[in-house]
Amino acid sequence: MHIENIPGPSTDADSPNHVRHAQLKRWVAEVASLTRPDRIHWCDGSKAEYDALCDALVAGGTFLRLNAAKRPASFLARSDPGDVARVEDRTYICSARREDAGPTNNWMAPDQMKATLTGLFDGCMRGRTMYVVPFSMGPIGSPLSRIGVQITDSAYVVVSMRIMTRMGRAALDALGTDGEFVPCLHSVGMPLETGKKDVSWPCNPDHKYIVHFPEERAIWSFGSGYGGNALLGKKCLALRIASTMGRDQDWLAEHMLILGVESPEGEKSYVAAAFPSACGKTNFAMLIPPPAFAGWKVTTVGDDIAWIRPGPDGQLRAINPEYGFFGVAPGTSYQSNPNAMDTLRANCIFTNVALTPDGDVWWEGMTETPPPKLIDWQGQEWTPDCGRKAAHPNARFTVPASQCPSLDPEWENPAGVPISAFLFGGRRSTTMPLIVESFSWTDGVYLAATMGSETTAAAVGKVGEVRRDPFAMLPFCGYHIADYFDHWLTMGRKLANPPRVFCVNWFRKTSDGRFLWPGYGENMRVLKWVIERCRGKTPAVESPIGWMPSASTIEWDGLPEAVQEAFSDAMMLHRDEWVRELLLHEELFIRLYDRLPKEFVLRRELLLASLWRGPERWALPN
Ligand code: OXD
Ligand code: MN
Repeated sequence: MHIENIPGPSTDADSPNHVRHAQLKRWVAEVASLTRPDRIHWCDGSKAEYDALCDALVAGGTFLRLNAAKRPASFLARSDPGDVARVEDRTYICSARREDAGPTNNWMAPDQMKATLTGLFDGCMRGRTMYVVPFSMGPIGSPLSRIGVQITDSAYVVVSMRIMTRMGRAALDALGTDGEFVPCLHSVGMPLETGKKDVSWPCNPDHKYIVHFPEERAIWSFGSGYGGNALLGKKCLALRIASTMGRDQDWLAEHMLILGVESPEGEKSYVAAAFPSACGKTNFAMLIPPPAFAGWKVTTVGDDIAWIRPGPDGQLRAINPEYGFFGVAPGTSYQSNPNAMDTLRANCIFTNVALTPDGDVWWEGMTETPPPKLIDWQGQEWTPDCGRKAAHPNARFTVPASQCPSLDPEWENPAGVPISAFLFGGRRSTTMPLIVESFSWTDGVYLAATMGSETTAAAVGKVGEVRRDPFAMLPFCGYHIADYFDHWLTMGRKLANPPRVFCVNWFRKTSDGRFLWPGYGENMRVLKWVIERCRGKTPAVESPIGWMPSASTIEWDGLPEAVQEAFSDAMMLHRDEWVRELLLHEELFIRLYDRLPKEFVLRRELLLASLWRGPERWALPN
C-alpha cells in the first residue's frame, strides 16, 4: 500500500509522522485493512492539495472546468442520475435501544447494522485512494466547535469538505494526542476491479446506507457520493450526531440559518430561523432590504445549521458550524438572491446544473428567458422546448462562505452571536398565517413541534405533500423526537430571558394558486416587526393562535397596494383548516404518545377551544 503526504520517514505503517493521535491512527489502520484501498492520503487542507485533486477530477471526467473568464476556478460535476438527493429511507439512527431512535427514524440494532456494513465495506476501496479528512465544525478552538475525521474514497467529497468545513492540518493539530473526534466513514461503494475504467460518478446502485451510532458518536455512510449523504460534517455530524451531543451537554444543534439585523440607529439583533430543506433558507439568510428600509442592514452568519448554547450571561449564543454554503441552485437569481449570485462568482463546485455553450452554468430561474441551447445536467443537448429540466431540481452549489458580500463580521466569533428570536417556517399553501408570535416559550415549542411543510426535491420521494416536520428537523434529529421537544422545553426553563418564538409562512396562496406574499427581500417587512417585538417597540394583536401584527404596524412603503390588500387573507385563520390541522397534530402526538410532553396535550386543547369559540374566519381587525 502506498501512503501519501508523509513529510519524513514514517515510523508507522498507516499514518504520517505528524499524526500523534493513537486512537485516530488505530481507526485509520483498521478501516484500511477492512476496505483495502491502493493508497492512503492524509489531507492537509492546503490550496495545493485542493488544486491537485480538482485537476485529477477533471482528468478523470468527474469535473468539467468552467470558463475561467466567466466563472474562475469553478467546476461542474454531473452525478449519477440515481444519486441526486438525500436518501431518507436509507438513513438510520442505530441507538442501542430502538425506543431511543423514536418512531420518526429508521432503526436497526447496532450489532446487526455493523455486521451488514462490515460486509459491504469489506474491500470496497480496492483500486481507489482512501482519503483521511480531519475537519472542524465551527471555528477551530471555539468551545462550541467539534472535530470530525472523515475517511472517504471520493476526491469529490474531499474538495467539497474543504469548502464546507475547516479541513486539514489545523483541525488535526487541534485534536492533539487524545482529543475527541467523531469518526465518519464513507465509501461510494464501488471498488475498482483491476484493469477496470472508473466512471465519472461512482456510487452503488443497490446498497445505500447513511448510518449513525449515537452512543458511539460514529457515522458510516455507504453507496452515495451526493451532498448530505456523503459530506458527513453537515447533516450527519452537525445535525444528527450533534443533536444527541446537545441533548447530553445542554445545547442545541438546529437546522437553522442565522442572520443579523442592524437598524438605522445601529442596534444589532440576531435571529435564528428553521425552514425545511429547499424553502429559501439561503435567500432569507442573504436578504437585501427593499429601498423603504434605508439604513437597515441584514447580514449572514449561516444558511443551514446553528449550534446554540447559553452564554455566561444566560442568553443563547449561536455559531454556524459550517465554512461554506451547499445551496439549492434552481430558483437562485439576481432577482431572488443577489448576494448568493455574487458569492457564486468564483471558486465554486456546481453539481447537476446545466452548462452553457460558453462554458458557464445555468439553472431554472436564473434568468427569465432560458438560453436557446444548453447541455443539461445529464450531459444531453437541451433546448427550452424539449420538455425536460435543464438542471436537476436539487442541483447544488458548493461555495466558501467567505465570498458572501453580506457575511456578518461576527460570523467566526468563537463565542457565537446572541440570539433574540427564533423563526419557524414551513411551505404551506393554506392554513398558516404569514406571521404569528407565540404566547410563550412553551407555546413556541408547540408551534415549532407541530410545523408542517410541503415536501421538496431535497430528498428522494414525493414532492408537494404536506408532512409534519417538527422544527424542520424530521430528517435530522438523532434521537426520539419527543425527547427533543422536551429538551427544548427544558432549555427554555434554564434561560433568564429566552428568545421570542415566531412562525412564518412565505408560501400561502389564494384559492386559485397565486402567492399572497411577494417573499424574498420583502420578507424584511416581517423581519422588522419581529425585531421590534423583541425590543418591545411595537404592539401586537391577540389571535386564537398567538400574537399578530396589525397592518398598521407593518411597513408598506414601496409595495403595490394589492399586496397590502392581500395581507388580511395571508393572516386569516380558517376554522375548518385549523380543525384539520389540529387533527394532524393529534396524529403526530399519538405516534409519540409515551414520551410526548404533557404541555402539548394541554396546549392543543386550548388551541382547539380558542378556535372553536372564535369565528369561522378569524381576521385581523382593521
Ligand atoms: C440541505 C437539506 O441540503 O436540508 O441543506 O437538504
Ligand atoms: Mn438543510
